[in-house]
Amino acid sequence: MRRYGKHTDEDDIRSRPGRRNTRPRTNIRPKHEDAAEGMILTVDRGRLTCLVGDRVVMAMKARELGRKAAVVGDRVALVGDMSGKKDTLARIVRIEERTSVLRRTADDDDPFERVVVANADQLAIVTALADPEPRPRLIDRCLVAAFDGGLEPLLVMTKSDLAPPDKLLELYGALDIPYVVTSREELENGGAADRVREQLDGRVTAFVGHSGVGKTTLVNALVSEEQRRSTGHVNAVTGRGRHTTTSALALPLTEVGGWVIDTPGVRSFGLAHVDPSRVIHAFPDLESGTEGCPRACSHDEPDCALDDWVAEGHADQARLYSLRRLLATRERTEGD
Ligand SMILES: Nc1nc2c(ncn2[C@@H]2O[C@H](COP(=O)(O)OP(=O)(O)OP(=O)(O)O)[C@@H](O)[C@H]2O)c(=O)[nH]1
Ligand SMILES: [Mg+2]
Ligand SMILES: [Zn+2]
Repeated sequence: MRRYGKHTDEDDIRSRPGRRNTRPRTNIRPKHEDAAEGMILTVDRGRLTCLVGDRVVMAMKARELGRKAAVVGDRVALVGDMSGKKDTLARIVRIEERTSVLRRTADDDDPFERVVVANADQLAIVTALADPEPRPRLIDRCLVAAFDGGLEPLLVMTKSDLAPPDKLLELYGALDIPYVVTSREELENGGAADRVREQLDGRVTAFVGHSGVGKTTLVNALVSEEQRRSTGHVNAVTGRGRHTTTSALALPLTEVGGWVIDTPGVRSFGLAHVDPSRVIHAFPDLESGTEGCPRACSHDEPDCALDDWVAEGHADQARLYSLRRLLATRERTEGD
């Protein structure tokens, strides 16, 4: 079954070797010492587009990789035909250890838990100030996913020509997250790209957010003309985007170095996999205060030591409030 044509993991279950194959796998597995290094730019069903040196090579996963999904941003080892010529196919024989993982748990939209992007340094959480309306709970959930997965968050507020950013800035002020506000006019005069670019410097940044918030519009403003993708419209009646972008794609930033990864719009962001201690780790001012907490403290219960920690002046009340709000987003099932 290939729902939406992108669930390659299930295909792999079927292609596992049968019972007849009883030889130990380690003995038959070639070492692939001569494999080339590459990076996955996009995934379309079982076909993976990889950058190998300066060549774009189509590849598929070798059987020996089993169920493990290869995703955009993955560093991989390839063998086989790497000419990059039409109708050639290389094989991915190894997925290198990931430095970060942006993961979403199964939710109503998508029944599978999946890694969305690998090895991104930064998560640009894109929200429109209007059209569609900002949904702070989705922003919170993206923040938690970033903290959990080891990505640094960046808040990008688009469409400031339609509404001011004040309320959102107040809500996220205590978190001390870098942010950029952009408008239609600044998209046109290059100001938006300049300011976003300042936050990208040589790193790998994944752009996430609701459909129609302007992720692709912004990514297009950052990359060279021949790399641009199509953008959509926001439905005037429902206020929803049209899910114009259907696959994640990594694009190089030729001027400043690094990569931007455009992703399809999401309605929600499942967080059931998240470990609270990794979220607290993103709050070093509060983390040391948890030493006095009872075991397995939810940090939102009467015995939680963080209330005293704040009362004693070690950290700010607004920070504790923000941490508790983020931890609480894990429990909710709805996305926005
Ligand atoms: N007024 C205004 N419109 C904008 C701005 N940025 C983007 N848009 C418009 O918003 C619409 C949606 O933009 P996209 O870039 O396709 O949005 P997206 O987030 O990539 O959407 P999906 O691919 O569906 O997830 C387009 O009509 C853009 O022109 C802005 O700063 N101001
Ligand atoms: Mg898009
Ligand atoms: Zn606690």
